Amino acid sequence: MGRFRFLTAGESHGRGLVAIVEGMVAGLPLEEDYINGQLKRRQQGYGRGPRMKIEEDRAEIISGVRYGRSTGSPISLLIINRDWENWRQQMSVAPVHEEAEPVTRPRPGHADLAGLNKYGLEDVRPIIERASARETAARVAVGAVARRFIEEFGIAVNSRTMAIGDVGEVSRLCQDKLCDELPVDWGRVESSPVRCADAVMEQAMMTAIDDAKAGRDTLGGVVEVIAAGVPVGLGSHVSWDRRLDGRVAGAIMSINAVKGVEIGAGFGLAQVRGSEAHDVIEPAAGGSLPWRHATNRAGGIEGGMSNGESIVIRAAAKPVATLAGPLPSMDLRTGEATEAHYERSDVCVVPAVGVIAEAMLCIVLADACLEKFGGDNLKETLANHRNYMNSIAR
Ligand code: EPS
Repeated sequence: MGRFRFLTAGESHGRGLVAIVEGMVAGLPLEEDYINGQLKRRQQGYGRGPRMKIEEDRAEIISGVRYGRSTGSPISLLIINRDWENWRQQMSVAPVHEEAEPVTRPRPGHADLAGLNKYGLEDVRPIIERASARETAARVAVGAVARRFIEEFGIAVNSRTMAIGDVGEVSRLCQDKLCDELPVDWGRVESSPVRCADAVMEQAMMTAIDDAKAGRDTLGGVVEVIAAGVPVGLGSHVSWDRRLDGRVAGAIMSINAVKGVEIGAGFGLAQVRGSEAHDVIEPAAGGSLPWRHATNRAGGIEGGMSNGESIVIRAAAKPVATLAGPLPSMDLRTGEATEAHYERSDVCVVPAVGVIAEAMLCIVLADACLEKFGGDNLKETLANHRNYMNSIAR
């Protein structure tokens, strides 16, 4: 990460989450309501557990914004955990007379076992707290700052659920051919409880979640994230760490529970011939640029650079690791075989993963735009953008 940097801090049941964003230009219009709209989207989704009923995530802007515009100084954000009231003893910062019972039965699939060993602990609690996907609330708040910035260049980022468990379409390889992009009704996606564009599929996904819940189990799935309006030439082919595909994949893979990332037709490209895999270049009849691609199998990135088409990413999330019907584990205190620790959790977080993946893509694109267009204030950055776009126009 280069010009747009951020850090988050905070535990799932601590006082709250904090984020510091560094590198944003001065003069960007930014209000708390805008950030909170994104936080609300993250909290929704069929299959979420009781925690989301306790929280009503809201970010307070603590610094870096004056009279509704960024000043160029670090922007700090604070999200209070309502649930902290119920965890004052267990999560006390100060020493307490009577400590809570330690958690010693690691959950398979979670950070518990490796974290406990790595940090030399006898209680899994601190690992549970920071490894929790609650941290993604802070990332979505940071992503909202990034989104507000890239909107200035005409970039729009959306996501939808493609699969939950075995319901839906995981791959873009259909009937031995790569499926090409079709327009998506984003309004429908936003009002869908599972963020799915297809009404029939939506019902089947909800039934799958109900069935998993009845079986005291959890479900994963696949989301697709699309960034439209991305200018050609973000990232670079010249060095490994400047390649946009590597930066996007790393950012998406860093999301809790994500085990696979695909750009464009991804794995499907491995199964077709070159003549069917690539996006041919043709003269554009209208439009501002003199050329266009006939298809978008590359997912908007070629040679580590945006190629002017929409950026299309798919992410596969594994099922939530905290199961109501716990998996076999070991009690690390006694050495005996037992069941994993269980506390309240979600049956399925796939719709939220889509919103979080949007945020991470916004962050990578904001960084790449700052790198390409430079500037310390929005006016200067937009003038540089305009100049570049004019230089490549027909
Ligand atoms: C989450 C908060 C957590 C979980 C979930 C995401 O709250 P609690 O632990 O109090 O139930 O609901 O975390 C996980 C899925 C996980 O594996 O840690 C949130 O705010 O998104």
